[in-house]
Amino acid sequence: MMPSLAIPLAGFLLLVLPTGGLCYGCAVTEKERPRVNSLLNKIISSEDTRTGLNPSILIALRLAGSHNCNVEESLLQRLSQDAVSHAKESYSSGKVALSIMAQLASCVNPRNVSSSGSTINLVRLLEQKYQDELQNLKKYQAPLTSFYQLSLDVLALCLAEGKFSTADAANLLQPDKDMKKYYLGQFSVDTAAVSILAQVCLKKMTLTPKVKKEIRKNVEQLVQTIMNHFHNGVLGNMYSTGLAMQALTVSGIQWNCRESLKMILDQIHKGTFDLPMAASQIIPSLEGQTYLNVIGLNCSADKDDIIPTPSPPTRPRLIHVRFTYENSSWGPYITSVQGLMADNNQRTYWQLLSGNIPLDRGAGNYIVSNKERLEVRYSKY
Ligand code: B12
Repeated sequence: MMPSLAIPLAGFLLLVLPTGGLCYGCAVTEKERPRVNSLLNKIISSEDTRTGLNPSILIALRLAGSHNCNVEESLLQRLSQDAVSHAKESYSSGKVALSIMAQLASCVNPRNVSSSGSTINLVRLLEQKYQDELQNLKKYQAPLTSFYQLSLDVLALCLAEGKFSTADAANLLQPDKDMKKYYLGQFSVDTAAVSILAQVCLKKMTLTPKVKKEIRKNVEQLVQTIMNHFHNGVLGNMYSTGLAMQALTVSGIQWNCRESLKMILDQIHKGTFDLPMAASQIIPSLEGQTYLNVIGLNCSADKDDIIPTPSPPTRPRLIHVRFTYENSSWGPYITSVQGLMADNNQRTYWQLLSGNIPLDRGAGNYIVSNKERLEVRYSKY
């Protein structure tokens, strides 16, 4: 790989690479499309998509260039049914935000989501849950969930034209000096990426000059820090690269997008994005799309051009120690080890490490090698 060189330019970062052209975002070429389609095929054939309730998957399918209308319609129906039944009581703010984006991407008004004769206004619900997050932040200096979810909240409220203060949002999404508060103890490219998407969306609203300036400064700083985590096409790690590519695209920065795209394409056949959740976060970037495009899609123009071909079931690869877990969009999330329970309210979790380096995936997807020393560490974030 050729080395890259970062040169700060007028307070902004321009990444200069010795080979390949600079561009503002990119998408796969026609020749590369079969690799995206193989990933889409995996998603639409997976159990998570056919029976699960993951709004990120629907967003990705809607932003894709090829479609399977039955699969998308059935997922939309299940998500709507679940939202009317459970969103109020059991959804986190970020889950409501993703649900809104999935409805918008399906050309459904998120203020009027209905199923089995019941209706829910997801935008109003998010306005309330976002206020609860802000109150918690004020009282305990920590959100109820995370800054990742707060960023999703602002993004969805902006896209759905909900009621919220843009001045508060700009202030909330301002990165702190050491980038720690924002990102669960250490800088998170994923969180920074969603925060940029949210703030670029805010730019389209009516803002005071002060807020406008603040947002520009926040975005510049976040872009710069993401670029500091650019390495051989990877932005952060492989699983943050998709969101980071979206963020860099909407921020208007020039960077070697092709290098990132090529890196992802090379990883597809290695199975790196086989988990539908991982695929869902990478597909928009491969298609040259971003979460800001969930509004204004022309749903009636979709052609039904992907036929699911179920792949053989994969062997479960759970690591066998005595533990409990909860199923989440990313697979099994370890909640307790030998009786000691992690607690989100106390900001504790079981961190997975190999040779003192945190794993970049969970217990359900990590392949252990012979003689590898794995550690599960009770940690604070
Ligand atoms: C916030 C966050 C956390 C928080 C979650 C608690 C909290 N208060 O929110 C903390 C810091 C505890 C955490 C832990 C881990 N995380 Co994390 N996390 C995220 C992040 C930034 C946002 C998730 C989110 O809020 N989504 C939005 C809400 C609405 O969706 P949700 O489905 O309800 O979210 C829940 C799950 O995502 C779950 N969760 C979070 N991380 C992980 C990781 C795994 C493997 C599982 C199964 C579940 C899970 O917690 C969320 C809140 O309840 C994502 C980034 C991303 N791109 O998605 C990474 C991300 C999901 N995490 C990741 C990883 C690797 C981990 C760890 C395995 C790290 C480690 N080495 O220990 C551990 C999990 C270990 C375990 N006990 O099983 C990877 C997963 C990649 C993959 N292919 O599996 C991501 C994509 C980050 C990255 N780019 O590498 N994480």
